[in-house]
Amino acid sequence: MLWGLAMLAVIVTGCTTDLFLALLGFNQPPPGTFGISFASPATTQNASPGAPAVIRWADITDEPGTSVQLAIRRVDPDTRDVLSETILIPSRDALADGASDRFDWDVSGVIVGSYQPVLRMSSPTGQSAEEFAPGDFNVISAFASPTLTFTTPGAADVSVMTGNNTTIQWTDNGVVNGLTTIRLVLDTDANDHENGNEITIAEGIMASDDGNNGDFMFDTNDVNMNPVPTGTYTLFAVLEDGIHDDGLGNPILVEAVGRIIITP
Ligand SMILES: [Ca+2]
Ligand SMILES: [Ca+2]
Ligand SMILES: [Ca+2]
Repeated sequence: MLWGLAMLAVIVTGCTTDLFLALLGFNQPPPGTFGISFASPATTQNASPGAPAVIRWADITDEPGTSVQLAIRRVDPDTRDVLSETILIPSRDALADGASDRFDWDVSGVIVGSYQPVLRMSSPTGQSAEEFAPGDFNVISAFASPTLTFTTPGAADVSVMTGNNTTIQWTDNGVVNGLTTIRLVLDTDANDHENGNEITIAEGIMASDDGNNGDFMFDTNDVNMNPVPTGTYTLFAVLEDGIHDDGLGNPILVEAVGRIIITP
């Protein structure tokens, strides 16, 4: 049983047998042994604010001055693409705290998503090792991800004469997620909403206002009270609650189907 476990772990982690037996406490690591192995998370598990995500590992070395860095990578759970990386421990002396290390990661304020711990060990003589946790932490939230659907404009375009008003309407999930703020933006581009020509017409609207509905009276001026040039615009909303994004590190963005046409 133990050998089966040991061999499985050797396969999984790529440790040498000597190192792995040392990690299990079966024997002392031979002089010169250098390696690192995760004990947790061994499998993917949920983490949420108030319940720290516990990261445990063994770092085996007898070389003074060896340091360990702990990082956490946000990954796309489908493609395993790395979206971002945060350093949790810049440098910890590998020898000072033995081979049974622990770090309690507080996920308060961490965007909902999949996070994989990474350990990197390096020594003054140039030995190095990098190890990825066999499991992720899935950071979850009690709050539902923000949603919004425009109803005006719905499928049809809406025209408004410069200086007149038109009411933009939508449904949202402000009842279950009252943290969300809504920003409304016009863009002459249908697809590129990041090239700098976007015009914000409203910001800081609370999704919690008016329950699961919402509206904004657009007077053809932007948020700074400058007139929006005549033209045909795609309307979109940016939804921010500080907890969720689109899953790939970008803000949640929802487009209206019908466009807004500002006429002279
Ligand atoms: Ca250590
Ligand atoms: Ca644009
Ligand atoms: Ca609302």
